[in-house]
Amino acid sequence: MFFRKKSGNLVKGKSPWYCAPIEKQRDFVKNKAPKDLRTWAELFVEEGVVVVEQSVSQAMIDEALAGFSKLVADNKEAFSSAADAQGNYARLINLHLVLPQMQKLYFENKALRLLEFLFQARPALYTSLYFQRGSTQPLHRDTPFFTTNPRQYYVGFWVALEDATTRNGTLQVVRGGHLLPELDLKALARSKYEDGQGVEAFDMDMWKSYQAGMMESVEAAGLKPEPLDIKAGSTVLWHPHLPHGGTPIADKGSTRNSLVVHTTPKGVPVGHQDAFYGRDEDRPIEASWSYRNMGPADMVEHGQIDIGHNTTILLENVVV
Ligand SMILES: O=C(O)CCC(=O)C(=O)O
Ligand SMILES: [Fe+2]
Repeated sequence: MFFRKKSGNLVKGKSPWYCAPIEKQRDFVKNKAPKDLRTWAELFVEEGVVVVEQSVSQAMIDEALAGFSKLVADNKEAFSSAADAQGNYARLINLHLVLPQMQKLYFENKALRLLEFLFQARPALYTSLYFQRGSTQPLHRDTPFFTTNPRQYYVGFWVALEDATTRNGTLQVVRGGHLLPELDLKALARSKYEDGQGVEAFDMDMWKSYQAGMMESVEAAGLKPEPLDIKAGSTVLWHPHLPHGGTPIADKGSTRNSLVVHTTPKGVPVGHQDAFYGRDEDRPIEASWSYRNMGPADMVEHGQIDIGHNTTILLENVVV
């Protein structure tokens, strides 16, 4: 007798409800959202972005900041080359793996229940980015970099560890930009790859041409970016199709400690531009990595952290 292995991908074969026609989304929220999540779910549907205030406590923030300072002090050599001219760090990848204080900002976050409602499945922490200062990242969508199977099972989950404004470089969003249609991805792929096949995972030209096309559609729709005033302890969740970025930093050298978690339902494979421009039939259905049960959600096991995309440290070599 054969037993079919149960899929680890909790949303296999399903498209997320928040990508259905808007009337259906509104009905879904009306009929299915628990009362205390309703206003947030409505905002996610209508604007593509939700700010959940007081989602983590000041004590949790203080512990995470202290853990971060100690990590940098204990691993001076590895971190030294990555600081900017003012001594601040940006784009530190997966520090949560070595800092339980950072894990708490997700697993003990008041907004985690909203995420579970959005996915209609158990969420998982896939990767994270820690910023000690504003990212100043141009407006973009994350999807070419986080292409799930099925698509659009990715939510940005951004936790403010200090107040963020245009002074220190805050998050900016194009409200409603998640409702704009997807670009013609096949045409984009053919603009560089003759048969439109085999797009490289990390092709910077393709990233730029997608984001330029996205900006054209935002402007054509008369939508404008809006900087968010974010209080320490708030969590911002954004729809996978929402254009967002970091504003310039008006007060050079100021800090903006924040943790962004890239989250998906458990078991969902994540690809990059090879997947984004590729055919879904060619993709794996199950995630290839393993998960750790963290109570209310899971965490993907990765073997290393990365400092600013150029220094990789295996977990066993990180001093903690
Ligand atoms: O933190 C920011 O300023 C932007 C971060 C971002 O776009 C991302 O992590 O996807
Ligand atoms: Fe992003």
